[in-house]
Amino acid sequence: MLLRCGSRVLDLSRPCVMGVLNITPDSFSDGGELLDGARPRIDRVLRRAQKMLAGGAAILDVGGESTRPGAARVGEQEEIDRVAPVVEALAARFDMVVSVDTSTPRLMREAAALGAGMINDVRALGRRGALEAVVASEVALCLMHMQGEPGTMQAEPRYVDVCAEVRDFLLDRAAACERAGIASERLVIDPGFGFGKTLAHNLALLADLPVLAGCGYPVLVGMSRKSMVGAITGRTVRGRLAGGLALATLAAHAGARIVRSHDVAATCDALKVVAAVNEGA
Ligand code: 9MG
Repeated sequence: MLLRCGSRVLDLSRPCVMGVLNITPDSFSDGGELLDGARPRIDRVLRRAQKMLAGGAAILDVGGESTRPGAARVGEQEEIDRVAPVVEALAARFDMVVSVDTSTPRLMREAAALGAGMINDVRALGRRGALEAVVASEVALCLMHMQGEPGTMQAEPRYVDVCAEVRDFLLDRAAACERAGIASERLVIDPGFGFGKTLAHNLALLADLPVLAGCGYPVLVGMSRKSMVGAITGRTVRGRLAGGLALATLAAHAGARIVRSHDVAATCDALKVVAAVNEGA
């Protein structure tokens, strides 16, 4: 399975890791570390990126607006000022896929022009102009499911059949993208663990992952350090590595192709084990 990411092609025949680079003051796990006032700390970003690449990351996901539950919105220009210099610096120095975690059409266009290879949109191109921005580029696109908006999404998430509703939404969005001219080889789908979902919803989606993974698009999952890990293990954010690795392993074994993680080297090791088991089977 291959994913076209602008000028690069990513081989997804084995599951791979997307490292998280949050250029935000308020992300739940690493907020404030890579930002100095309104500007990114490029020196620190490059050191963190280098470490993630050495750990085995295939993709780095750069975000300028926190999507944690309750997060405040960031203005368009502020988001661009945080993210665009980072994309430019990473694309110029490293031979890997730079993904941009954004729902902002103007940033999508600027990032593609600066060398980004992927757009990761937690709103699945829901904002006006987003579909056109991605159609105008050659980048890969991750379509994620979210019920509601980050500010309020965990208030009272409700579904009749969470797995069917998430799957139908993602396949509808993927079909709309293909109709608009985005080739299927550029598309990734993501059930959006923790985005307007209770623990029971998240666990149902994890159990149903083989079905989603059989729908024809590579599946991306992100559970690293999230509250679902805390709810299961009773650990605070800093103590969630083992729980996150267990979930990453289960997801990859169930067919996920890309695992979004803060803990790149450890997650790569876990995915190597999954690949070895799958290939030995
Ligand atoms: C930005 N972001 C935070 N969590 C995420 C997840 O689970 N999936 C994707 N695609 N993006 C996420």
